[in-house]
Order: sequence, then structure tokens, then C-alpha cells
Amino acid sequence: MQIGIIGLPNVGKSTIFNILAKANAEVADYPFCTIEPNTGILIVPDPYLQRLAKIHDSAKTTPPGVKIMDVAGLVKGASRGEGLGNQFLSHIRAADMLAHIIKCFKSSDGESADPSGDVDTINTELLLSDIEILGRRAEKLSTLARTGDREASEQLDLVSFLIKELNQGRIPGPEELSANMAKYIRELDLLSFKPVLYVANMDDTGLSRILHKKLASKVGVNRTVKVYAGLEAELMELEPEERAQYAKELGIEGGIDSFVKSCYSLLDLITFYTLNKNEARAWPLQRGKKAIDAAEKIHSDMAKGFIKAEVIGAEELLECGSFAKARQTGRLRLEGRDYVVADRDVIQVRFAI
Ligand SMILES: Nc1nc2c(ncn2[C@@H]2O[C@H](COP(=O)(O)OP(=O)(O)OP(=O)(O)O)[C@@H](O)[C@H]2O)c(=O)[nH]1
Ligand SMILES: [Mg+2]
Repeated sequence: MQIGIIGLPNVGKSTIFNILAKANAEVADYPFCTIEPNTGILIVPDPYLQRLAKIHDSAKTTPPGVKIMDVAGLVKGASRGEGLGNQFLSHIRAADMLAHIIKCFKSSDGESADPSGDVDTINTELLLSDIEILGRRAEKLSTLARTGDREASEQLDLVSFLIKELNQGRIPGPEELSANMAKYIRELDLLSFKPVLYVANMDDTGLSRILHKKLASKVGVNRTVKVYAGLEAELMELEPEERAQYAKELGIEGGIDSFVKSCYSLLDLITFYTLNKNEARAWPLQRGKKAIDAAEKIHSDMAKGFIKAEVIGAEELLECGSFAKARQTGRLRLEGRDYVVADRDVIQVRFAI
């Protein structure tokens, strides 16, 4: 699972990336500061992990992490080679969702922000980049179709339909797509179809609040989160307790947390746990995946030799206080490979090598 950060140049993408991935990517007050992509791991705060770690007195805890990537800014006309062009978009084609950063503050050069226009600019460039990719695929398919390849000519129809829709600025929803089209969209990693979280990069001014409202009315308030990247970056220098206190005083607490939560839900991820003496670990897993998939994630040997999984909800295990007590009271369940993992399950895989 991977998150791609996109947006216009100089809107705070790398500042946000640094906060999220606790990284040190270059940040500067000029456009195209980022050229090569920055990659890191977004650590997802977990409400149970510390308490679960006490069950076996685990030596360390590992919270869930999701890959995150920060790329160069995209400008109007990028598809025609403006700015850095759009070649670098290939880096985020592997992303499972996009975090689109929108400037909702007045920058040091006094340039005002236009959230609604910025959303359109970026979305148009993503659309044009997808059309270009589909166009290249159509060319290949039509060569094959001319040789009498039936499958190629059927595929050409699908690709032509997508090109026609995107050219009209229409992005068909999942319910309008045939299984084959959905397969194509995945295969070609089309950006316009990826889930997007619109991230308002704010400061503590009234203007910023007005700009956020404009963004929310453009894309829908539940598709936006507010992040105070500039202020958060300054607070990063402080000790955690002091940081929390200042964040509260500034009224900016929870911004990063709500960003992380929104990403987790947009990616449709749940969390499961494994506990032993060495490590208490929280793992992200796609909703709907089974015990065998969880085992594969932990170690491929566990999946190969999978026998059963012992499962209990985190809350229930904490109530019991130990696995022994959970087993005695019949609350530790034995599940097979096809058991659909629930959010907050604690799992012990029994396997044979
Ligand atoms: N006032 C204010 N300035 C910010 C905020 N976030 C970032 N900045 C400043 O904006 C400038 C650009 O930040 P970057 O994080 O480098 O922006 P970017 O989007 O990665 O830029 P490129 O890589 O050049 O596209 C820097 O000077 C930051 O300090 C914010 O929330 N408020
Ligand atoms: Mg940058």
C-alpha cells in the first residue's frame, strides 16, 4: 500500500511529507525544489499497541506503516512539457491513493491562493496524462487489431471508450465500469481513478479558513482534511509534551492524526496484531483479507505451513489480561485459513515447516 503526494509547486508537499514520514527532505521557498521523489514510511498511531505490548512484556513495539512518496510539483501545461513536464508522474502511478495538497495560505511572495482553480489545474493534468497513456495503448492495440487479433480489437473498444470519457472530463465511477475496464484502469495505473484526499495546507489566519471553505465547497467537506504544515514543522523542534501543549494553544491539534486516519480509511485498511516477547506489532491489512493473507504478510513460511490461527479481539484480550486466561475462558478462537480478519484482531498463527 502506498500514498502519493501531489500538488502544485511550492504548496508545502515536502513539508507535509517530512512531518508524516519523520524525514528530512529539502524544503524551500521556491518552485521545483523537489525534483527526485522522496519516499518514506507514514507511521500510523495505534491506540492499542502499547497496552498489548504489556501482555508478553515485548521488547519493542512496531506500529503500522504505509509507504508515502513526495514528488515534484505539477503545473498547468505539464503534459505539454511545462515546468518539469509530467514524466515524474510515473513514480506515483504505483500509489493506491493520492494526497492532493492545496495551498490555503498566503505565501511569502504575497501570491494569493486559489484552491478551486488549483484542484482543476491538477486534475486536468492527471486527466491529460492518463489520456496520453491510453492513447499509446490504443495505438498498439490498433496495430494488433489490423492483423485480425479479435481480443485486441475488443480491448481497443474499451480503451477508446475510456479516452472518449476522459476527453469530456468525465471519470466513470466504479458502477459504470465493466470488469475488463476496471482491469485496464488497474493495469495502466490511471491516476484519475485513484481515491483522492484533498489536504488543505493551512495557517492560523482568517484568510486560511476562508480558503479552506472554498476548497470544501468545491470537493465536499468529507473529502478534505486540514493540516497546518508550516506551524507543525516549527513544532517538530520541540519535545513531544511541549509540542502537544503548543498545538492545543494554537488550535491545530489533531490535523496530522485526521490526515492519517483518512488515508487509512480511503485505502480501506484494517489493523491486526501479533504479539511475542521480542515484538508487539500492528500490521495494516486490506479489509476483507483472510487469515492466510495475514500469515503471508507476517512470514511466507507461516502461510506455506499454515494450520490454524488463534484469534481474539484486542479489547477482549486486554480484558482477559493474558492468552492463558483467554484460552481458559474460551474466548481465544481457532480459525481456519479462510477466516476474514476483523479490525483489531490479535492473531497467533500455528504452522508447521
Ligand atoms: N506560511 C506557510 N508556509 C508554508 C506552509 N507549508 C509550507 N510552507 C512554506 O512553503 C515553502 C514551500 O514548501 P515545500 O514543502 O518545499 O513545498 P513543495 O510543495 O514541496 O514545493 P516543490 O517541491 O518546489 O514543488 C517553504 O518555504 C515552506 O516553509 C504553511 O502551512 N504556511
Ligand atoms: Mg517539494
